[in-house]
Amino acid sequence: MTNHFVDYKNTNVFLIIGANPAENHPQVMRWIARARSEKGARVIVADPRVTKTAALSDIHVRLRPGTDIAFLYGIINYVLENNLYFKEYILNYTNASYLIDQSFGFEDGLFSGATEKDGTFSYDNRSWQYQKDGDAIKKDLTLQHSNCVFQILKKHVSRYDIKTVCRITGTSEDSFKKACELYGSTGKPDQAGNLIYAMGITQHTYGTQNVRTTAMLQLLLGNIGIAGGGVNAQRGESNVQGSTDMGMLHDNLPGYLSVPFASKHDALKDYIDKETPKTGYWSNKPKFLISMLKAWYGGEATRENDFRYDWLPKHDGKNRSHMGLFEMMAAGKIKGMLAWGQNPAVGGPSASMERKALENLDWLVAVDLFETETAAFWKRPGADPKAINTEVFFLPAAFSYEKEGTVANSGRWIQFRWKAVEPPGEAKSDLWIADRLFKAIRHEYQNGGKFTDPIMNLVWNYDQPGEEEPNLDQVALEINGYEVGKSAPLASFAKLADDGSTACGLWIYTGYWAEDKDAKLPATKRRIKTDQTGLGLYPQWSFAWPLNRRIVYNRCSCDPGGRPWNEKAALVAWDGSKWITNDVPDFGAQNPQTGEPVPPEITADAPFIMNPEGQARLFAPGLKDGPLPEHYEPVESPVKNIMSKQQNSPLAARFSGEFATVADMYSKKFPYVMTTYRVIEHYQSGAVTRNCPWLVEAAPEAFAMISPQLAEKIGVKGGGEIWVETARNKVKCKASVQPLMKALNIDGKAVEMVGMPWHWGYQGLAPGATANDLTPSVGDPNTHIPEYKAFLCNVRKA
Ligand SMILES: Nc1nc2c(c(=O)[nH]1)N[C@H]1C(S)=C(S)[C@@H](COP(=O)(O)OP(=O)(O)OC[C@H]3O[C@@H](n4cnc5c(=O)[nH]c(N)nc54)[C@H](O)[C@@H]3O)O[C@H]1N2
Ligand SMILES: Nc1nc2c(c(=O)[nH]1)N[C@H]1C(S)=C(S)[C@@H](COP(=O)(O)OP(=O)(O)OC[C@H]3O[C@@H](n4cnc5c(=O)[nH]c(N)nc54)[C@H](O)[C@@H]3O)O[C@H]1N2
Ligand SMILES: [Mo]
Repeated sequence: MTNHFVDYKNTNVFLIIGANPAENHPQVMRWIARARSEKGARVIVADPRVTKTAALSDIHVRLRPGTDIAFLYGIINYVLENNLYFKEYILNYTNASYLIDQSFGFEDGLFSGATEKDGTFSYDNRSWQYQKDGDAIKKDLTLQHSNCVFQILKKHVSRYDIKTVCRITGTSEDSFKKACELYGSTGKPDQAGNLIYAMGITQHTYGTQNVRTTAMLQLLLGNIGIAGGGVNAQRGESNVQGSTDMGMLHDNLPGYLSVPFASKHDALKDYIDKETPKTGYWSNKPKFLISMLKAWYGGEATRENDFRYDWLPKHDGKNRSHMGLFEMMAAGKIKGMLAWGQNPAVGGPSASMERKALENLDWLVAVDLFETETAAFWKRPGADPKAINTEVFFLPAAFSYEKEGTVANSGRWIQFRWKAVEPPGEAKSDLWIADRLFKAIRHEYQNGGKFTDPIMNLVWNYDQPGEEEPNLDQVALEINGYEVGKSAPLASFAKLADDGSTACGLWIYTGYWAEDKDAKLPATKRRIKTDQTGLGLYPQWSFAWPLNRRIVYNRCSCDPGGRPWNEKAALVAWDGSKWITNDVPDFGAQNPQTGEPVPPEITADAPFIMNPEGQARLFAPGLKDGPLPEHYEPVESPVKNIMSKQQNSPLAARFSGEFATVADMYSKKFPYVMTTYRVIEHYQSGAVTRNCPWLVEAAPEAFAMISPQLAEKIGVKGGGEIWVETARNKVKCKASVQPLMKALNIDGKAVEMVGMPWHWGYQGLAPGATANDLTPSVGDPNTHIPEYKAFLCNVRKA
């Protein structure tokens, strides 16, 4: 997963699905171009629209929004039927040979364990588990047993033959077959296939299962852990990788430690007993959590008081994701909100309803560069400011170029950036604002209040004499980790302990602040441009978490005996007596006690060290909505699911009140499939780019893209005005009439598609219609990401 952009030059075939890097990640195109010119690499793009990326591809396959599982399963089925998969790889490095419980089954769209209680659907996943002999998992290394993962998978995907797939996706059979053949060619040991995805894959009620399907395909072809391979999420905001690393999600603590729940993790022991696997690298979890508690609560956290685990906030089990919060806000249950660098009034699903929900707040603090639509919600068109009692505070923030700090990119490099210019006016860095805000809160708590201890005792030692700005080096040291009582940053999280002797805010970043001896700088700040292998690993260019490893799962780049599958792209190799390590090994290459090399037979057992079983999962018992992906229709779809009686994912997250509004099944009122996307000229909710005169000039007006046929049908010309309407709302914008958009043939029925960028709102230099006024509030059961990419609409001339 997440190979870095430079590594893309090592790729033979790209499959870009649900991403448009030519507009959204232009740097990526540079390395793709390099792979094409130097290696003759070829590019497949799977996108409903003819994107700028598709324009540069060898094969563009169109598909209907929301049909990626069928699409990818079609490729998987082709790969299995034609023996294009990498047998030695899946046998040794995945759970292909594992036997699954006898009672596991799949029938008419549902997996075994389906239960419905009081109208709520859930799965009991006991029948999805491995068969065991004591602690040992039962396997069939011939891959023939009918209950082994390989056979279960084969049977499951055999239903996705080319004809069936194309009936669902609307792809032409001819181009689909070409794509299968080309991508299937990367199953050979010396061929690297790189799967690039982004929001076209994730923003669905089965987004997690979409991502799983990409991983399954890559595993079957042996494309994980090798140079030029990977399942490569194109991360979004410049530091969205960093913010998830830091635990910004409601169910994560820093470093992907799961958040403790009040219902089941009352004491530290409960958390440790229930959340620590016996095997795999996560068996070290207590060390990471306890070191984090030491970083937060310092000397107050002792073994006797369970390191103040009782001070750590616990999840209350309610839906605390974006949509869950707005549902509660609409119901009047949330009184205050910090909108810190986000603009839900434009970016959130069913945005017009979210804007209304904001009226129920007593107070709103917006920390931003501009007065966004969210900050100005109380004076939005159609609202009566006199009737809205929310008190709004606006704190002007410095932009990325106006402050220093690190951002983590799609390849997990944590790169330090220096300040280029001073922030204008009263704008302050986010660190400054967080620091002053915390101190002000603590000041209030001095006079008492509820549960003051965690606030009063939080380690907050970032003052530096004579300086306005908090001490960034101190913050970085805390994130990196150190031995209690010492000030040197630790070089590796292997040094973290569960006895209170180490403190560390974010275990996966350990080492990023440790000094690089050549550069005489913290690793994150170094910029040494040497690449001995020619593979573009650049080990002394900033720092990649974890442990400066550039390509994760790199044990899989060689065979069980330690011989690289592809000698020209060796990341690690066993030379008969020791490991040659071009990259930092992602396995126990050395005995930690003796320093002796560990031979390949032993290290081949656990190339996926984060899983307790040490192997990658073609079949994954851990997700809420099934151990294998299955095609369901988006919640709003123009057609019936031809794969089963199950029209939608039975676990799709849905919300109450106004947020429950969805179109009727195969609604005649809303006959077209709609999707939302980005353009190169604008960024996100447009807060920044709609305040840049030159970008506004380049892309001044909100629009929706429709096909020439649809334009003719509704009697509108390019540049004419249209109404776009969904079950939620309607908006008026310009029609962009383009042959880039074309109806798809879905099982004999012509289905038109409408695409609309979501960058506009009522603030800034160039106001325009907000696409999110139209989007539904439904989402993925595992991540709660909204289904922004597939819903139904109608379009008519305005
Ligand atoms: N210029 C610019 N760059 C950006 C951003 C920006 O706003 N502007 N935003 C940043 C952020 S935060 C992010 S997350 C990334 C997002 O990067 P991308 O995911 O590349 O962005 P999108 O344009 O939303 O969606 C990608 C493509 O998915 C297609 N698509 C829609 N539905 C489906 C579907 O069901 N299946 C498939 N296979 N494809 C589908 C769309 O037609 C679109 O071309 O970009 C980042 N970079
Ligand atoms: N329909 C539809 N909706 C979508 C998507 C889609 O594809 N389709 N994509 C979704 C995705 S992937 C994302 S990431 C979300 C994004 O949703 P939001 O995060 O709400 O949108 P942004 O416009 O990125 O908001 C960032 C805000 O931060 C401000 N800002 C920029 N730099 C700084 C800084 O250094 N400090 C502070 N304090 N503020 C700063 C900007 O001015 C802006 O107002 O939108 C989602 N919404
Ligand atoms: Mo994003």
